[in-house]
Amino acid sequence: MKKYSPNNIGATLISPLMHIIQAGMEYDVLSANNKVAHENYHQFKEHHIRSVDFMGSIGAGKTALIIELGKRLKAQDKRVVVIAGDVTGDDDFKRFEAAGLDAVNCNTGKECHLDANLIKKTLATMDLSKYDIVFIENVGNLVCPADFPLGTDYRAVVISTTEGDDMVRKHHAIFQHSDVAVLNKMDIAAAVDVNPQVILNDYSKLMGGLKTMYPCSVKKQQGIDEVLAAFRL
Ligand SMILES: Nc1nc2c(ncn2[C@@H]2O[C@H](COP(=O)(O)OP(=O)(O)OP(=O)(O)O)[C@@H](O)[C@H]2O)c(=O)[nH]1
Ligand SMILES: [Mg+2]
Repeated sequence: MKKYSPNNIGATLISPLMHIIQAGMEYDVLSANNKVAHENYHQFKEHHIRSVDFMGSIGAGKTALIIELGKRLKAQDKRVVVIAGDVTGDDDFKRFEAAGLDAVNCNTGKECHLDANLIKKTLATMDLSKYDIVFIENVGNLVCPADFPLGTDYRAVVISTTEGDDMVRKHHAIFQHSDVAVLNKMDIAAAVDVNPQVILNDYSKLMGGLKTMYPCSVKKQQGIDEVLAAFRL
């Protein structure tokens, strides 16, 4: 059967060239991002700030986890601010504020990830001398954010049991690019017919047995102190 293509002959001729051009453009975009991420990193260091970029799937519990971590750090007299990254809206920003955390809203408009330049612009609107710790909640997505470091000390990835047991097998890159990996919603794993041990084993295997994923339930307040300890903030 003929494979569907809107422009078969043209695609055959142009495709290899387009691949080379696209690869070059992608390299430029990523290297430009890394340069600005480096600047952000130095800006954090100038202000003696520790920082974490929280990546992860939509609805995995990033906001819920950051709120709990933020509360614990505030109780230790650490000055915390959260940059709430979302495509549109200020829902998470409002949740951080309602939880008593300083927050700044940061919309990408339509992009599926934050990038270093957007964070640089956001940092320029903030008084960084007021803070010890900057948490950044990235846009919910297990693919795009992996390629765009923001200049933070740590990159974390949060997934939840409700996404099924195959997230690590399907999304190697984001786990390999993260320093800390969290498996949230342990409280409802059985209800969604997922064996968390499969996910934990996949992660351990992917990381060559050198790292373990942190299981937790933000809802039941379990495993959060262990996640916090992983960051050495
Ligand atoms: N059962 C259960 N629900 C949880 C847990 N953590 C978060 N939730 C719920 O999951 C939903 C999504 O949580 P959020 O914190 O908004 O997730 P998110 O990753 O920030 O979502 P986006 O920002 O939209 O990508 C909310 O209704 C939370 O109350 C948990 O440990 N267990
Ligand atoms: Mg959120």
